[in-house]
Amino acid sequence: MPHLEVVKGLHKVWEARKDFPILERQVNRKPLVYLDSAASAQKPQVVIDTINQYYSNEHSNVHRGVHYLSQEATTSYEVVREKVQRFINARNNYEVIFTKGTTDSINLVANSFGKANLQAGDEVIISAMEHHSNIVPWQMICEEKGATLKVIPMNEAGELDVVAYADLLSDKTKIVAVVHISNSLGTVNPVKEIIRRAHQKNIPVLLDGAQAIHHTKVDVQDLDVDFYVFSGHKMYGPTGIGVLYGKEEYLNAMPPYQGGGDMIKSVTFEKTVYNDLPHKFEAGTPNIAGVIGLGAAVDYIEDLTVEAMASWEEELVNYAIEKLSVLEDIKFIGQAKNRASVVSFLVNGLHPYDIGVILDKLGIAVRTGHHCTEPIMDKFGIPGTVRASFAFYNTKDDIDKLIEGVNRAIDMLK
Ligand code: 7TS
Repeated sequence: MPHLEVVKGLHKVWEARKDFPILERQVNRKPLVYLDSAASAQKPQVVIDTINQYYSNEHSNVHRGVHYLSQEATTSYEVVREKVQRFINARNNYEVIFTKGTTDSINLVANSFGKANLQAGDEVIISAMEHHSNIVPWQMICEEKGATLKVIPMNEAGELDVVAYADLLSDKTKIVAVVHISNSLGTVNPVKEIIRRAHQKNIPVLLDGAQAIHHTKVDVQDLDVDFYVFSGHKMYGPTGIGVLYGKEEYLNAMPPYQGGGDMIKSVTFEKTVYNDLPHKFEAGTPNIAGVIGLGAAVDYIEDLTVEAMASWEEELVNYAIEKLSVLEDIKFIGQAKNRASVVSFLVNGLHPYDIGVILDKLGIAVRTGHHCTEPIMDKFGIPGTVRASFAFYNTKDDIDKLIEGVNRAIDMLK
C-alpha cells in the first residue's frame, strides 16, 4: 500500500473503535480495557445487527424447503460461503466447509483424513507451540491407529527449528499440522517454508489460522496450503462458527466425519450415498445465524482491510513491549523476530494469576495461565504467563493502563 493509503487506512481503523458497543462498558466500576482478543474478539454493531435481522426477519432452515424463507436463508448462507472463498482466495466455493470453529475443523481433518490415511508406524508432525486443539485430536487418532506424533522443536525465543523440521519429514509422515501465529508467543511461523518442504515429499499441510486470519492477509492458493482452519469469534464474528478450507482433491478423498441430514444424497437401510462437497461435511442443521454473522464480519474486515488493522496492531505490540521492558525483573515469553498481536510476560517472580486478579479489579481484561498451550509452559519451566492480546480497536491508552495496573500489582504483591 502506498503511504497515503496506509495513513487513510489507519484513520479508519482508529474511528472503528466506536463500532464496538461493549468497549463502552464499565467493569468493576472502571472503564473496560479489553486485552483478551486472542481468546475471543469483541463484535462490531453490524455483526450484532445482522444476526438480529436474520432472526427477526429471515430465519428458516437451509437446503430443505421450497418455500420462500428457506430459499432466502439458503441463498444468504451460500453467499457467505462465496464471501469466505474470496476472502481466503480459495479456488472453489465448495472447498469452504462451515464448522463450529478451529477445534471442530481440526477434529474433522484428524478423524476423517486420519481414518483414511493413517496406519500403524505412520507419523504426524506438529510443533512445540501448538494450541491443545492442534495436539489432542492428532494424539487421539495416532493412538487409535498406532501412529506416532512427532514434534518440531523451538528455540528460546519461541521460533521453530526449520532444520530439525526438515529432518523429521520422512516417508512415514502422513500430514504436518502447524499453527500459523502462536496464541501464547505471538510467533508468526515461516509457513510457506514449512509447506514447501512438506510438498517436496508430497505430504499435505494443515495450518491452524485461529490467530492469523484477522492479523495477516491469508491467500490459501498463494500459500499452497492443503487445509486452513479458523474460528469466527476471533475475527469479530459470532461464536460457534468456523471454517475448514481444504483442497478439493483431499476433501473429495476423505470420508464423512459425521452422519445425518444434508450430508446424504440418498439413504436406504442397506446403503447411504453421500452428498458432494461441501455438504458431505456439513451434517445436520448448520449454524445458519453464525454463518450469516460471519459474513458480516468478513465484510467488516475487508472494509477496514487486514493490512491497516495489522499495521496498527504492530504499533501496539511494539509500544507494549517498549513500556513493559522498563519494569524491573520483567521476563517476556516469546521473543520471535517475526511476531504479532500478543505479548506474554512474567514479572518480579509473581504468579500470573495474582496479577490477573488485580488487573481485573481495575477493569483490565488479560488472560493468565497456560493459554491451552501447556507444552510451551513446560518448555520454559513456568506455570503460565500474563498475556495481553491486541486487536485494532485497542489504543495506546489501554496499554498505559495495563502498565499502571501491573505496577499496582507489583506494589501490592511484593
Ligand atoms: N488454535 C489457536 C492458535 C488458538 O489460539 C485457539 C484458541 C484455538 C486453536 C481454538 O479455537 P476455538 O475457537 O476452536 O476454541 N485460543 C484461545 C486463547 O488463546 N485463549 O482462549 C482461547
